[in-house]
Amino acid sequence: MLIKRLKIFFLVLVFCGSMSKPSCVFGCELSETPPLDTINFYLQNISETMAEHHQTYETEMKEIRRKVVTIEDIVDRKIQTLESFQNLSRSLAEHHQTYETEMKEIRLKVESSEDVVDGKIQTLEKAIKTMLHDMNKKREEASQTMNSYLKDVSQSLTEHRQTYQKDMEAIKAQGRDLKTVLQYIDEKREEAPQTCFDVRNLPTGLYQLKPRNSPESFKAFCDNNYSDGGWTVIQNRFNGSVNFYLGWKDYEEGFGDLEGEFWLGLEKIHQITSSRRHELVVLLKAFGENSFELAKFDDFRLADKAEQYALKSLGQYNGTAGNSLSAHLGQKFTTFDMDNDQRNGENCAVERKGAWWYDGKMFCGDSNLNGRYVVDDCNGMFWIGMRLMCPSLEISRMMIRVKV
Ligand SMILES: [Ca+2]
Repeated sequence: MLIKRLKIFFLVLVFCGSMSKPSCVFGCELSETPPLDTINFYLQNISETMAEHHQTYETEMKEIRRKVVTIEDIVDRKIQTLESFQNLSRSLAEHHQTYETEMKEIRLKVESSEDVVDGKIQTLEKAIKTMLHDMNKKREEASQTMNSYLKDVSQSLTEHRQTYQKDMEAIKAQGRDLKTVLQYIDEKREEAPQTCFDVRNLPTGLYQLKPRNSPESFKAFCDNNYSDGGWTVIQNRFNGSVNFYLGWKDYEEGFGDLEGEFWLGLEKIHQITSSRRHELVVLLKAFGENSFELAKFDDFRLADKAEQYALKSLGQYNGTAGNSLSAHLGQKFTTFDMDNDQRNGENCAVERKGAWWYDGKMFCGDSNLNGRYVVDDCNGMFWIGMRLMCPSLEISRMMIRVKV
């Protein structure tokens, strides 16, 4: 800038010197050639002015350079900033591209996933529909089953109620209130077998019997081993442990040990034999013998107390011991304190030392199984058909059974 201004100044000087009449360059009118001093003065002034201008120019140039430097710094910073922006822009562009790529991939994945999800949703919907259908079907079946069950239960209850009402009506009609029923049960419990024949399939032993005509039940020994069983033992002697020389009352009611030696009792024998037809078997063994003999009668029956338990019936005899009882048929029972025999002035029970259905004939009859229990004595138990009267009998067992 300064150099340019100096050039302009010298051009002005040259222009002025070349003219015939120098013009006044600095506002003065030059009519003639100035003196040298003036020129020097002017030059001096010009020089000073130029120096000032130079200094000014220098200052301005410094300022301009400073500003230029500043501007350059600014420009540099701007350029750096611009480069940063450019870098950022490139980075952004790269990121954008990456983002676009990723977005594209994601979009593809989403689209693919949507297809999969759609498929799964459809499958799920289908499964849910099937499940709902099955549930409805099962609920319907369960409902039908429950209804059917309830119907059955209701019907069963109705039937039970009807049966119950009928039972109740029947009970009421028969007057079987609780007390009556209990009484009925007690009666049934007390309903003992009538004879041993009713328990013939049970073990041999003691049983409570209640014959049809008997007001009360009583115990009796039932022999279910002999000849198909069902035998009611009415007399048993085998060791002489029981005294048989007893009076009327004992013979009427019975005595001894039902599981040992005993006499069942006239009243009981009467009740049993009068309720149903009975057969009698007499098993006998004499002292010194090894075998038994027997006598059977197929219709044995005693009269009642009013007839002194007379030997009412015997039926047909059968056996090995001989018929030593038919001679006594029709005879009343005699004890030492109840003389019902046919012998006047004497009591056969006393004479024979035992109670029996004596008659008035020789020996008071053909038999006496309730006589004394004595060995080698001709005045004990006897059965004429076997051994006359000697030796006496060791074993005597009288049993009765329903005749079928
Ligand atoms: Ca007499």
